[in-house]
Formats: sequence, C-alpha cells, structure tokens
Amino acid sequence: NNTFMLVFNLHTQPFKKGLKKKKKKPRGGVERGPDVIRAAGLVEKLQAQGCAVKDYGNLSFEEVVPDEPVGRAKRVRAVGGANQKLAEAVSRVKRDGHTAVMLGGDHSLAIGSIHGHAAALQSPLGVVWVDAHADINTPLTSPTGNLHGQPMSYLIHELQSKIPALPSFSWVKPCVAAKDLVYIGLRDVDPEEHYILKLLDVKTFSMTEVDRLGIARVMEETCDYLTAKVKKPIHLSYDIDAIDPSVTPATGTPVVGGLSYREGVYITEHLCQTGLLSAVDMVEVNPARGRTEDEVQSTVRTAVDVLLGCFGRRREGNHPADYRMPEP
Ligand code: 6HN
Ligand code: MN
Ligand code: MN
Ligand code: MN
Repeated sequence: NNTFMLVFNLHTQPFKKGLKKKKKKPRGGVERGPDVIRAAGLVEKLQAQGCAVKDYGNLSFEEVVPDEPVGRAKRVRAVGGANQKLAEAVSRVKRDGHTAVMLGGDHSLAIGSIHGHAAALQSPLGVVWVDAHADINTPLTSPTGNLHGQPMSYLIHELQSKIPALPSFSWVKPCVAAKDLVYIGLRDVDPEEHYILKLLDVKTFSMTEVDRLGIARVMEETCDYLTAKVKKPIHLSYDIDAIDPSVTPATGTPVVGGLSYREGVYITEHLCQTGLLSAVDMVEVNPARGRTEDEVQSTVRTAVDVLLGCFGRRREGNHPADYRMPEP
C-alpha cells in the first residue's frame, strides 16, 4: 500500500508581542498547528485507512537574533535558513519514494517544501495552490513584508529577475514554471499580485469560478490543464484559509466567502484519484486564533479530513481490499 511520511513544523511568523502578558493561558500560535493536528488523530486515522505512516517529528529551527527587516521583508534570515533545512528533509523523503506531508506552520514553508520536492524529481512538477490568497508577492511588491504572502514568487522561473538577493535565500532556485501552477479558492489578491497573475497568465479558479463552474468542473479542468502534455507529479499546497471561516476560523488571515467543507474535501478526493499526488502542505492552522475550543476543533478536524481525502478516504465509504465477511 501507500507509504507516507509526515510531518514538519515550520513557523516563520514572529510570536505575537504581548501574548505572554495576557492573563489567559497562551494557546500558542501557528507553530502549534502540527501538534494539534496530530492530537486530532491524523496518524492513527491514516493508518486506519491503510496508509503506512512515518512521523518524522517537528524540525527544529534556530532563532536568528537580530533578524532585522530587509526592506519591508520580515524575519528573512530565520525563514530562509529554516526553509533550507526543510527543503533538504523533503528531498530525502521524496528520494526514498514516499509521499511527503508537511504540516505548518505558516505558508512560507512552501518555499522549502516545493523546492525540496522539485529537487528530488528528474522532471517538472505541477503545483495546486488552494488558498484565499495568491501568496505571490515579491519582497518588493509585498504590502505587509510577511513572507507567508510571498512563497510562490521565489519559486516561479518567470519572476526570477524581480527577486532581490536576500540573506539566507541564496540557495533558493526557481523550480516551477508559471504554466504548471493552478490556484483554487482565491478571493483576497493584492493588486500587485493580480498584475503578476495576469502577466504570467497563471491559471486561476477564484471563488467566482468555483461559483460559476462548480467544484467538480474546477477539479476536472485543473487536472486536464496540469496533465495536458505529460502526467506530472502534483504538489498540493493547501492553506486552511481557503475554506470558509465559518468552518475553519482558527487561522491567521480569514476571508469571508470561502470554500464549503464539502468543496474543500472534494478537491482532495479528486486529486487522490489522479494517482499523481506527490506532496502535500497543510498550513495556517492556528489554534490561538480560535475564539472558542469549538472553533479550534472545527478547524483542526477539517484540516484532518482534507488530509485523509488526499490519501484515499471517500465519503461513500471505504473498505480494505482484503476484507472478508465473517462466516456464521
Ligand atoms: N496567507 N497578500 C497578503 C500579504 O501579506 O502578502 C496576505 C497574505 C496572506 C498569506 O495566509 O495565505
Ligand atoms: Mn500566515
Ligand atoms: Mn497561504
Ligand atoms: Mn491564505
């Protein structure tokens, strides 16, 4: 059966100042995503559906102090160094022939995750980016300086000339062609990002297209588009904020009008059936952003169900291939 590896934890956003001062016990930020996803039983549930899982544990990263902003870009050295480590780990896992699952942490981990995945392949990969956001700001277009809004810009060949040299980023080489990227779920795209998407003619299924076409057609077109010439391995980068905040509120940058739970799960059921899914990021689950325990649990359970869908869970039901009914 399938063999999978888990799990990396990468948090690249600064710890919120003042968190410690609050009387309420701090619940941790986005760096606690992997542990709450584990606590929700991800590994056991994957095993129960027939997957061999190895949990590689959390990667640990060095704090870099000071890590002064470079232009507007924040925490560049920490994020660059952490992603280099992540890229090497992902490459190793891919070379061993496993499907890689990266748990975040925030979306800046896609730099190392996709880079490491691409480095291990002999051929190009396709990227399916499920997100309310395009995360394709360059360090120079970013309105916030947050690196979680920028990962795709470092990875796209066609943007290479627009990326300034940054400390701890010299190892990053573009590894994805603009035509091998598909977005699903967009609804909060910066003007500069919109310009980039149009300039590079990137395939996008914003929430408008999800409304117009329905998720089934969006997924058919996504896979037809990515596999038109050759069947490429697919890297799924899934930001939990793609799903509507009524379902997954515990995330850093929620945006109204998102995917339903059913659409969110359908995406993974469809990608699983292609047999091309080669690596998955699940990012931006932030337990500290849930206002109640129910909000946290709803977010985490949805993230787990999305991942189970990537690895064979079907809503019609499943049974092991060797199941035999008990004889009376
Ligand atoms: N995410 N476009 C904004 C920025 O800061 O560049 C928001 C990015 C949000 C990133 O969580 O997907
Ligand atoms: Mn984030
Ligand atoms: Mn994102
Ligand atoms: Mn997002």
